Amino acid sequence: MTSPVRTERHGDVLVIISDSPPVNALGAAVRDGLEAGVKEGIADASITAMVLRCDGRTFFAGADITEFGKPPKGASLHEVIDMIDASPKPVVAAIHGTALGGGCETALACHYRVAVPSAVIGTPEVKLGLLPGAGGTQRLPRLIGMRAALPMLAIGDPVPAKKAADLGLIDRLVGEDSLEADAIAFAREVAAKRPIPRIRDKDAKADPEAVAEFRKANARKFRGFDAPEANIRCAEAATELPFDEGMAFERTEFMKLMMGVQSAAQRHIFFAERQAAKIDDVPADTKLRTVNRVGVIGAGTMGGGISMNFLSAGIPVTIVEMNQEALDRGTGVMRKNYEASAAKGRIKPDAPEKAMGLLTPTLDFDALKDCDLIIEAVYENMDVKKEIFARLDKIAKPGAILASNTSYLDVNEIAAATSRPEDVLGMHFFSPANVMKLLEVVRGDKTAKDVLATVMALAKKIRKVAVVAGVCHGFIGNRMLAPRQQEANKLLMEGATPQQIDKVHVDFGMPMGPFQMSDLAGVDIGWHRDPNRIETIRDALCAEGRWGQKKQAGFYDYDEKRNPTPSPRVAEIIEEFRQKSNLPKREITDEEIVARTLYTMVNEGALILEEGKAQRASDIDVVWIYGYGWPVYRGGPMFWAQTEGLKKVVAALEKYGFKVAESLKAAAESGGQLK
Ligand code: 3H9
Repeated sequence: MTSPVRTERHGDVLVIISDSPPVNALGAAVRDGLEAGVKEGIADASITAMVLRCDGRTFFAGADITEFGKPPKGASLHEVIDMIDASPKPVVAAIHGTALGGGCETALACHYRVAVPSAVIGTPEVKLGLLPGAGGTQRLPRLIGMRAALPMLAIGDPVPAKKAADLGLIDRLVGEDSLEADAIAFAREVAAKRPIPRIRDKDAKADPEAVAEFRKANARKFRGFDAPEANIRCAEAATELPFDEGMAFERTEFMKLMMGVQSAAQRHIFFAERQAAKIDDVPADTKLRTVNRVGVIGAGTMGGGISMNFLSAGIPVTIVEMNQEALDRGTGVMRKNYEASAAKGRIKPDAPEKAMGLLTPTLDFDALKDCDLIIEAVYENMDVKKEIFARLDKIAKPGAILASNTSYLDVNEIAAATSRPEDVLGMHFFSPANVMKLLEVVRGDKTAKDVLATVMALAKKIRKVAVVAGVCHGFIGNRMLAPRQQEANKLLMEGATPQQIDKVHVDFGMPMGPFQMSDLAGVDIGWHRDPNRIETIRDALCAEGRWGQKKQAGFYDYDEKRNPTPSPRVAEIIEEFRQKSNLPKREITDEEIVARTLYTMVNEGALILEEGKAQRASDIDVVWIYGYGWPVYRGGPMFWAQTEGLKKVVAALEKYGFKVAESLKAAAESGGQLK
């Protein structure tokens, strides 16, 4: 097999080039090739310096994650990095694209780094539940100091080349189109300089204040995760231990994380997210429809949020409302959201104007005739939606994609209101639609393949994570929410309190429990609005105006700052209901809450798979991570069920009287996987 790494001589400079698509991951063949290349440079007396660069779209994007957990092959990354570091001739890393993880660490082992301005550099291992285990935790604090190193290590967001240069991480920014030539020239400049600068020889200064501030500022973000703290401890070790001892400490911490369930879960999600973009029966090279202008019907919270996604990506939007007041209110909210983001420095100061300049607000439904994709975002009512789609059918241009943002309704029925059901599908955004990453793409029975492929590609463009769902009530996410909510309500009647149930969910790692979520969203959502018809605990709450946070009363009482406290009135209401139903009050264990509110979701997920409403179990995990805040370190409900042990899940479901999905039972019995 030919090596993905080749060398080219430019006079006295040896250029070592990796060409391993798609992202030059540092797999065994690349590592072996690098080792051979550096050896060649060292051995050849006519060479005075080396340049290390990559072909293709990026410098090394990290270790090859697909090798993790498999028996080691070839030279280890440590060996390669040590060899570069110890080279008696200077090695210059020439960076473009994304120098990430092991790629960044390889660059740090080089003696100099040059980069094009569009490059980014970073150590995102923490997002995989890991730490940069090839010296990153020891070299970064030595090179750029604790204050700058901590966020790079423990949050993992890469820094753009310009900032990296300011931090001293990059020695020189070079021409965007002349990376190799500029790197060679730079190598010649430094070829004779001695001593060769090695980061390992520097001291890292302790900065306990920066560490304490960093821990405090990110405590919420890091809750439940093992990896951020391990990264921080390793960075501290860099300031306390000699380099080699720090490396040994890093190794131990890395291995602990690597063997743990959190990293397995986070790596699972990395691949699951990318897998979700692939549709089994739609070829990757399907010709896409052109989408130059998007239409959105409805300027409410959803319609506005949906529009912002496209505007932010530079795609013009025509937004239609029924009356001027609603239109003005909707566009006003959008502008305010943009301005708030600009004020916080999240977007450029001129971004609000740019985005709003691409918006055409109108009361004229016919203005949608120029749009290539039209998304209906009005309230959940089948008759209203059918009427809208029938109207769209008359005015939309041929080939326009017609989408509904419904979160529950039958997309086939909506499509049947048109003469072109092949152009119709669901695009279920999650609230707030400009923030939440998930997009459920609902494939109708007749949805054309190119329509599906176009919307999946567009989702990536607007930076959503898209998952294909089949038509069923609530699709993937909301369908699985239903048994959870139902059981949570029953548990109240049997003796649990809202705070007990919520605590189990928060301790599990969810951002909030079912009742906190209900209070936030509005207890009155979907309520029949007849205060005299009281059939459930929720009806009773709504009848008393306990509509949630907005009324400072829901399942909890709230102060003006929306801090919750348990509500004595809610306890009374629950007690009244229990007595009316003649249910005895009993002690409910946390284990029962987990089984009835979380295992039931897994069971529903298994049914979704059996019915072919999701393509694969990992798609369900992606939905829950990106749409509902399921803790990523637990890998989504289906992955988590495997880590719990499917036998245990099935036994608990049976113990509490649930009908267990056949596929779940079969996987538990055979020791297999949910697929
Ligand atoms: C590490 O380095 C540990 C070290 O400290 C050493 C310890 C000893 N490995 O995302 P895309 C695949 S840990 C294997 O769609 P983009 C990816 O699955 C690593 N495969 O493209 C996909 O495959 P497919 C630290 C990888 O342009 C294809 O490449 N590094 C890897 O949107 C295209 O990827 C990271 O965490 C990999 N490392 O984004 C960086 N990376 O086509 C992880 C990608 O079959 N990578 N693939 O679905 C990324 O963040 C993005 O892929 C990147 C490109 C920004 C590079």
